[in-house]
Amino acid sequence: MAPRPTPQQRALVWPLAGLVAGAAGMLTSYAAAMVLTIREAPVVAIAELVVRSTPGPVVAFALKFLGAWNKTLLLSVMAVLTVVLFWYVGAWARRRWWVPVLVYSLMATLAAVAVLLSSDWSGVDLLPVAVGYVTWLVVLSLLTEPLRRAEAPPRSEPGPTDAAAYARGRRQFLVRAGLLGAAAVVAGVAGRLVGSGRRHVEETRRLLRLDVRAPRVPVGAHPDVPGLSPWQTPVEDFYRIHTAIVVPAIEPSDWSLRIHGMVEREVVLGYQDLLDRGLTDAWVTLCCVSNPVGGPLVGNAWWSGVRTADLLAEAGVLDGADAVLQTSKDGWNCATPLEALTDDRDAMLALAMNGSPLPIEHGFPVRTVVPGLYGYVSATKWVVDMEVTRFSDVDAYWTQRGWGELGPVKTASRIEVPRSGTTVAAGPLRVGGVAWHQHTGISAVEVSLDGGPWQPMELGRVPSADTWVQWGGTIDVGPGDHLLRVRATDADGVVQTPVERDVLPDGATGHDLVDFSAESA
Ligand SMILES: Nc1nc2c(c(=O)[nH]1)N[C@H]1C(S)=C(S)[C@@H](COP(=O)(O)O)O[C@H]1N2
Ligand SMILES: [Mo]
Repeated sequence: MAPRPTPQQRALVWPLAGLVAGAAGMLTSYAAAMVLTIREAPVVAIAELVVRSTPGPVVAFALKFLGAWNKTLLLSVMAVLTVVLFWYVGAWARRRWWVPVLVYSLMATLAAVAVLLSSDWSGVDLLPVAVGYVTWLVVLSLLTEPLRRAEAPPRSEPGPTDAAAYARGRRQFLVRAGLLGAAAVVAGVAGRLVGSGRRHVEETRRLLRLDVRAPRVPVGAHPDVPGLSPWQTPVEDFYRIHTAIVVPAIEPSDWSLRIHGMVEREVVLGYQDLLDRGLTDAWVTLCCVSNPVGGPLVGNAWWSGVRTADLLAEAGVLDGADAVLQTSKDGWNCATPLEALTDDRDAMLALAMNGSPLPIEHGFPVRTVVPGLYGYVSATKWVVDMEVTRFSDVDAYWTQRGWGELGPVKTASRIEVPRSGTTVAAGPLRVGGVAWHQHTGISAVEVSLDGGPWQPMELGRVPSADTWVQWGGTIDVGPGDHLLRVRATDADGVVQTPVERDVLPDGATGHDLVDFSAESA
């Protein structure tokens, strides 16, 4: 027969559940903050909020009598209060399930407010708070469930069956507490490792001084149309696409690229090897095959790097190869037509974007940029491996999922001004947008109002066929509702098709349209 638990022992497991759940939530929240490299984990944000909202004289007093210890003291007091609170949350959970929900909600709200009041927050900063909150609720209910089962149905006097049920429930509780506690600790440690790696790389990147030419937007590239996006896309506005959830954080000194496969000699390059070769630069517009007609997944930047044609020539490509299988540090891969990497275009291993080292999210320390191809077949971020091969021998990430093998960019054009759904003044109206067909170029852009004749627009000047072209012009609009349509003609004289196609398998087609109204003044 199992030993009978005393009422005190019974009562103690509940606070223990509260402590384990509380600690688990703090750990997962911390892990999330580290992985997302948020400067202030929720706890820190709360501590800072306490400091900020403490009256000046009290702070002065604390500084005078406690000196450097006041921060430690604050954190210790917070820690003790938190432990006590978690203890009682567990104890209360025994009688009233809603008390923990209420307390956790209040604590999460306090943390969220602290985060929102901290100096520079963004939406993701709230994620660790949410992660901790959900962990508290889930872990506490997983831990208290066996306890509740063991104690129900309530008996006036504990009998032998009750004791056995209780022992079983308590065993289950202990196993769960052990497992969940250990999982939370692992999450915390893992989060710290991932996060500190990224912080370190962030710092290296910040201190890195690359000898690159600063971008200079060509004169006349940007037509004078109020509301038109800049010709050079700022890094903050540049679209980002990757399958990685936590992006690789790679120290330049740890980075290397292996070029192998159908080559005469394997080449292994480090970051310094690339710098030693001297960097070339080019304006290149990058776009995503998943960009719908008129969509935002396109950007134009100044890239600095080493031409892939030179590196592949060093390796000596063997006859019969037609593809290069590029692999990223995160395991993503793509097969790129060999020709695009070896002909005279500015395909490069880029180290810098808009004159600064690549942002981590855009592939730091090294990524590939190939004018004329969609990103999914060419623009490998965090690239570490290039295998010269044949298309017939490989199957890469997106092609396995039904996307086209070659991925040449299609002619596209977009109206940016006016925006859909806006109201403008009737009369002469400035309109504008962008058009692109990288590595072929754009020779004309025309718009048609309400199905009327195509009217030619003026084109901005561009340095090469590898960038988008901004266009602008003035059309006459009468009062009422309107539909404006755009089409581009590429430098080969091919007019953009009006046929509407979805992005899958190899890029959307069709004309961009905006509807707007005009009112007489
Ligand atoms: N490692 C890695 N590189 C990648 C991808 C990816 O998922 N993983 N996505 C590609 C796709 S689909 C596009 S459109 C471009 C986007 O580059 P950007 O995020 O710098 O704009 O990166 C390409 N390179
Ligand atoms: Mo893409």
